[in-house]
Amino acid sequence: MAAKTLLLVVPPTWAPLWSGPLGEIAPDLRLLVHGRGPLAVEEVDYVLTFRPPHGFIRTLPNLKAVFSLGAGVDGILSDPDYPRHIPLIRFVDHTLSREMAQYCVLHVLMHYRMQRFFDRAQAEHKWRQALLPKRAADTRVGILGLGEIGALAAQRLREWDFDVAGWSRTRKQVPGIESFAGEDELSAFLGRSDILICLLPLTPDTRGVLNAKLFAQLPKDAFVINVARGGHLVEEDLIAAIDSGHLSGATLDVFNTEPLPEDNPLWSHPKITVTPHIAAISEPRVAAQYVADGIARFERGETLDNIVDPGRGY
Ligand code: NDP
Ligand code: OXD
Repeated sequence: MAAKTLLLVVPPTWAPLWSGPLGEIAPDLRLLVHGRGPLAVEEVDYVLTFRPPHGFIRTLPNLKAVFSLGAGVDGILSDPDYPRHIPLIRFVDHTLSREMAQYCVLHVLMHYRMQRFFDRAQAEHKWRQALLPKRAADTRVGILGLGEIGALAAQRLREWDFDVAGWSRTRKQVPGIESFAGEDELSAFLGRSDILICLLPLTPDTRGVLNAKLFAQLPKDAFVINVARGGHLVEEDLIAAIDSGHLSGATLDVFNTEPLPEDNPLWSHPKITVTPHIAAISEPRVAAQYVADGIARFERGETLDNIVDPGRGY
């Protein structure tokens, strides 16, 4: 059987991170890198990418499947010309999910344990003892998106005694976690979320979901963590809700424009913590093995896991 061709469509600086492990793990694959020399488009069987240039994927006439480098596929499906009949496989990995859950626990605890307050006290050399305002069991965490990552984050937070609920399109059975489903139950879910974590995929339905109307339904002093996509958040609405005193603050890992421009006010807001889209990063060796296994299964005519439904967008 002729070698199959996998085209890597990533920014030039990312290419070596992926081509190295792929070359070792799948030596039988013919590996090409987009933008490196001329490309015979008819030779491409598979693509591995995260945010391909719009219009490019449709130029590959013999493409069999596209693998996403990340769990989120919004950067691929946002291309209006993406050929929706080509299977798109997203990256689902337990280590990635665990690291995401870890980030959620870290930032919930940072807020709950008032760590920023103690940081400021240290900067001023002040011994400011303060009691926690309430017990973890009385602190209600709400997770928007109770999927692979949301469900794990919910369980991890439950282990730290928080009172955790999740919201999704369909109802879920996650031990110890209250499940709210659909638009009709969103308000009730928000009304019991002292700490709100966004772990939704970015789709036309969820774009801009973190907006003034949603913030108004959270309890006073609620805290918001967005670890999904920048497109979920209306940044001006968040700043306004914090500055008005309704929300107590936020942690943001993802932004509408990445890298976050140096003059963006989120950087210097005293009640906002910014991290540079690092909650979890797909591990190249694990992802290379995932893609190599996926291609082998596809070639054997087997069905693949984690195929995205292009209609839903996740
Ligand atoms: P999943 O597809 O497993 O879960 C998505 C969840 O969102 C499901 O529970 C789904 O509900 C729910 N959902 C989707 N659309 C709606 C809607 N319109 N209304 C209500 N609920 C909805 O995704 P993952 O958990 O694997 O990943 C979530 C996101 O995390 C990714 O899309 C990505 O953007 C982000 N991410 C960020 C990273 C970072 O470093 N910051 C790293 C990895 C991922 P249902 O199951 O009922 O359909
Ligand atoms: C992902 C990401 O979607 O890294 O996996 O954001």
